[in-house]
Amino acid sequence: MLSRAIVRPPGPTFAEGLTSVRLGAPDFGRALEQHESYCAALQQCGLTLTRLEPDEQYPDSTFLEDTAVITERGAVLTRPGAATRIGEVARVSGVLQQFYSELHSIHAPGTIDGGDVCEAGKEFFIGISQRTNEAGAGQLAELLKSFGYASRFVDIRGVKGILHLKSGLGYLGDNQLVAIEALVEREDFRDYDLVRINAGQEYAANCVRVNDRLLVAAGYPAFEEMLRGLGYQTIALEMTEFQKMDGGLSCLSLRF
Ligand code: CIR
Repeated sequence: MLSRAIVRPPGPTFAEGLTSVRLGAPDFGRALEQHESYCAALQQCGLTLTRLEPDEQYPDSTFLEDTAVITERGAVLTRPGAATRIGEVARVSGVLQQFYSELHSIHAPGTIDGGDVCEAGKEFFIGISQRTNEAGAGQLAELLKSFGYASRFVDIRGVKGILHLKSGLGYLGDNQLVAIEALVEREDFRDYDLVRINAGQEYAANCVRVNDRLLVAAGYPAFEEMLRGLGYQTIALEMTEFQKMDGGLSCLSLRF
């Protein structure tokens, strides 16, 4: 069971963050509202929230997931692949120290964004991406091994339209993975039951299981209906302003 989440609302410089999508500038007021609904949904799932102050110096710092990989057996501070984001890690380590007596770290030349790390029950998938390099993935795999977890690398550098592995892959629990078409046939996922995301709906792949609920992006009613048919209780959340900055549901919190 998850019991806590750390969140950081977007700050006034939010629109200055990195993005590769051309969906226009985010509306700050709407982003704050959507973030508040996201926080309410996490609470509805039974989580106690630690709310950090917005950090204007780091426009992407609301995407807290990229700064750490948290497991039941240990926590790792990442080293984000975008130079403008590396400093975010030091701003979150203090709060994680309240919950973990030992924090491990990824060191140069390794880079890892938490968005590339997908926990799937018995193992972890680590995306090798524009942000996560082989050195970083290797360091993380060693740390995970020391915690007793297996991991596999999934190279997504040739997959268009996804920034991170979890932009195209989500673990629902119960051995079920959601995957976009470009990933669904990969050998790495053959032991799982796969839910396929249709072309044009890729953003829906980043759904997040939180205890007995599943957070999904609003705007994909057929997908949500299908998930409900599989027995999941979904909570749909408006994410338009975060999508404009390449962010999804998972990246807005650290959950443990
Ligand atoms: C970035 O490009 O780093 C941010 N604008 C978005 C990060 C999204 N993070 C995630 O999906 N884990």
